[in-house]
Amino acid sequence: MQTSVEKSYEEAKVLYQKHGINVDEVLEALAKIKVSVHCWQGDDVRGFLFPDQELTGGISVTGNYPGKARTPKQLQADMEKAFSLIPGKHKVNLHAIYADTNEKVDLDQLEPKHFQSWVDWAKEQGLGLDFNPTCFSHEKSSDGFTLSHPDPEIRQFWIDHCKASRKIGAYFGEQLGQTCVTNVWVPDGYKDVPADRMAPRQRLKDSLDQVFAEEIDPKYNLDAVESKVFGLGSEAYVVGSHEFYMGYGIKNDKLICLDAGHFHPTEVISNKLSSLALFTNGILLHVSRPMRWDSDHVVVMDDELLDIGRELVRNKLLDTTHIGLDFFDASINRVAAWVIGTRNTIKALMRAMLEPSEALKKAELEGDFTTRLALTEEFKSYPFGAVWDYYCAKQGVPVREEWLAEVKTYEKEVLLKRETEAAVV
Ligand code: RNT
Ligand code: ZN
Repeated sequence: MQTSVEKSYEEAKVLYQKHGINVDEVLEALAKIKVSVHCWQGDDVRGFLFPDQELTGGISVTGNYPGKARTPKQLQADMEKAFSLIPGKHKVNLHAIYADTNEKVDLDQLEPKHFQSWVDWAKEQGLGLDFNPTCFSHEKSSDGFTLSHPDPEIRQFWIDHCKASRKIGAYFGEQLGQTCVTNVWVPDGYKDVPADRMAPRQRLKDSLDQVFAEEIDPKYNLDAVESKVFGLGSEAYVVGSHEFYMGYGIKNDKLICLDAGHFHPTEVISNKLSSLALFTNGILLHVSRPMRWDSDHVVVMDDELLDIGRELVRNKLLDTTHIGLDFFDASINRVAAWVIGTRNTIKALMRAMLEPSEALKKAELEGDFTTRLALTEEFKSYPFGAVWDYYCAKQGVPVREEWLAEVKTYEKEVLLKRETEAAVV
């Protein structure tokens, strides 16, 4: 007997088929896409290395929803829960401060062994791993500078940390048989108008050259660099601006990371993909949702998310683009935040695949903008939801909002209990 999900799917298929869109093939392609899910949504970017260190670097997490992860085991359990509610096989994006070790080890001394439990866990779960040096929330970044620091000793510390991070990334790649992307983001910048904009950028360039000096097999590790327009406390000037990293990335064959919240408010990263793609071998995305500033809200199905999906699909950029998420909201259930943001990202890609891209491009070439607009608008109410439901069912994850009940149960049985445990300690 056909379930109602199957029946709706079959009906939807017929409608899409009329436009030459093979829905079964779309779902096969969709299942191959890996999203790199950021571990830091699970504990408000705290990490485990320096539990008493406040979050710095000009980023901020607001909210105090109970139940955040306090140990690597808890974070892994929370991510397992989230992945059980998200269709497909994905990756986990780690930051250096998430090292799982009893040793007192500083960032410049980190080694692959400090992440062994993550590697074992990823293997067992069939997940890939990505990595990030943590150039913030540390005493040596307290004045807001790291790789561009004027003090050579402090600068060296951060260079060593980033070098160590690439080795950890390569270890992940080699152990898991999936390329790891190691992304360098530094918060360096001035609150007020600088007297010298050039010297910090020269130092950052020189530091990066040192960080990347050692050749690492791109099969195991790919380097990425992430820019930003401003941060809290770096409102006037950010050393690693977009122009800086666009230049650096293109010249040195590094992935350029586009974070949706790192540009001027009316600037969108969807409109940058087709340009960057012409001059690079790949792109890293930090899919996020800025609200008035780089607020890192949970990703929702808004126009920009759909446009990012469209650009990747229509320009055939999925094979060379690494899709990472970067949001952190502590005002809602953190597992739900992952599920909502990740499901939306995948769903947006699916919606893009279910659009008559070739027909739209053809209409455009022929100057038939009427057809372009008419088709675009009609497709907004095509039954993509039926296809999504079927995909979720086929992938063995909850259909529609059924996942929410599972998160609520998990909250009651696991997350809330952590608060009483924390109070006892
Ligand atoms: C900060 C950057 C960076 C961080 C993470 C935690 O503005 O977006 O990617 O969010 O590394
Ligand atoms: Zn980011």
